[in-house]
Amino acid sequence: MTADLFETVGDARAPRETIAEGAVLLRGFAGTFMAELIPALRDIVKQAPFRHLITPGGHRMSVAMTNCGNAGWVSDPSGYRYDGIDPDSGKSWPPMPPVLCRLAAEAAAEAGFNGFAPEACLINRYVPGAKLSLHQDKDELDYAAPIVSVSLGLPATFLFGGLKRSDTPRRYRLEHGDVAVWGGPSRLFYHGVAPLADGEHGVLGRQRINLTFRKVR
Ligand code: MD3
Ligand code: FE
Repeated sequence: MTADLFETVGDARAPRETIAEGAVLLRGFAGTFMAELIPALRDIVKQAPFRHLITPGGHRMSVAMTNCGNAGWVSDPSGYRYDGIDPDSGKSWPPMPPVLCRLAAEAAAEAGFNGFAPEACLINRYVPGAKLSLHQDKDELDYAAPIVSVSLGLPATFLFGGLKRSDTPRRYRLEHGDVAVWGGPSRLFYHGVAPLADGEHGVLGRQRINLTFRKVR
């Protein structure tokens, strides 16, 4: 049988595709969580609205962000860091809803990372034209823990490079409900998102939302 590229595990509709050592794509994995996930996100965004961070270099990011969980990713002139307090409200970030935590832990386990307990969920919002330049995620203390990402809304072209910025990125289309787990050697690979193409998504309208679950301490 030809089960190498699309080995079926757990949810029979979620093929597991390994795209690098430690990096696994679970297409459609969030599908069964969606009915609970979308209202939970709307609730978070009411408490901690999306905002455009200014990079330490003084540039306004085209992607808007917010967070939930015990820590959130923030930026100010001194640099990037994780902080338990939302600088816009002065209050704690909204707690991570159990459905988000479950989705992240189940996806991580599916990719071979058992016991994943995220402290932070960074929520990125892309409107048409918004992009994320190639970067590494290096503000977390524990690179042994994976990052779990969930794509929602409009499809995006994800750029996946290597350990060096100069490594030519491969392109992957990420769609509503796709989940990816980034661990092992791929944890420090350069990655980014190409400018979002215009469109209208049945559930989320003219935007893409991406969740990244992280262990940050
Ligand atoms: C590969 N977000 O928030 S998610 C980010 O679609 C970020 O919003 C993108 O990169 C987005 O930092 C990509 C996929 C992803 C997340 C983290 C990774 C891929 C990764 C860490 C290491 C390698
Ligand atoms: Fe990243």
